[in-house]
Amino acid sequence: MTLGFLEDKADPGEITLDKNRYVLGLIPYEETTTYAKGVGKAPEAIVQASSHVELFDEVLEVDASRHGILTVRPPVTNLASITQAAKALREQFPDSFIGFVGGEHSITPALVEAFHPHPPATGAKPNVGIVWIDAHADMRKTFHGRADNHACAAHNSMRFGPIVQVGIRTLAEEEWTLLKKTDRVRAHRGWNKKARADLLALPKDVYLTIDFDGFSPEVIRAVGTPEPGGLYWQEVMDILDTVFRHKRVIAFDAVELCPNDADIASSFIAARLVYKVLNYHAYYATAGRKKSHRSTKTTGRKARRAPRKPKRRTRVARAARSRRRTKTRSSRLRATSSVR
Ligand SMILES: [Mn+2]
Repeated sequence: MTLGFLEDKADPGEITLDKNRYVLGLIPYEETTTYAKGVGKAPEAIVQASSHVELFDEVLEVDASRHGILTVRPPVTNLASITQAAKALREQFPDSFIGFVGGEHSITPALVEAFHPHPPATGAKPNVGIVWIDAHADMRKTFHGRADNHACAAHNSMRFGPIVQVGIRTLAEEEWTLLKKTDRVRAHRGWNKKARADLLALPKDVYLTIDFDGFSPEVIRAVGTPEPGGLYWQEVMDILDTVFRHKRVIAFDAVELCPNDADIASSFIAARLVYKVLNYHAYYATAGRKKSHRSTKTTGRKARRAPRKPKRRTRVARAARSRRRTKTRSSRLRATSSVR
């Protein structure tokens, strides 16, 4: 048996490997990276760092590892073999929640393909959505002469269903134009009301992909293509809470960490993130838990009464204020309005 995620501790505690409620596939695929090299080393770096992650989740008050986490290293050579490996895991572990640790982002369309149910009939509503955390839209048709480049990952995934992106803060003109034209992919710079509304409008079944560069470099710095700005830890926790509370996550991946021996924080935080995803799943998988974990913190406090409907005069004034605000905001952001 190989050592796996959170399993290479000297004291494995009460981890029950026979149950395998969670399966993590390590996909060290690195074929088309263009800037910093080394994302192929991420899965093992994350597994190694994971042995220092606290198993009990102090916020959610759950411990996913108690349900069994199995780490697997399927043999992969190209994108087709990744789809095959993912399909095999899906068949072998039909009752498990399966995730993947990359590797570069180009593995995402190969993985979505494996987990996507039959495509809906022409004209019918899509039955799967994709939640995409990233600094980059990855909407290029080709990059460095290849259509399977990691910079094309979203473009190659959009045929499976609508995509909502959060954290997007850099675009090629080609991507900007495409995002303006299509409603299939909705890109948001920050995690805000509009992003949340778009996310909630996705089909019930979603695939979740997390590019570590979606985080601010203040949180995770060791990535293949770093960008200033980005999401903070707590914002990503809120995205995860929203996703697991309202959607059924069919599978997930976490990609593009570029481990650096001088920066153990990045590998550790990446491991912490992967485990958080499992813990959010564990939290909402518990029967009867429909409420956000945040609301559990109000226990003991008096329940807040629903706000009364404001008087008509107040409503009219508020609507006018909000219209004025929207106007100024849209003129300020016109240059990048394809990022919502
Ligand atoms: Mn990216």
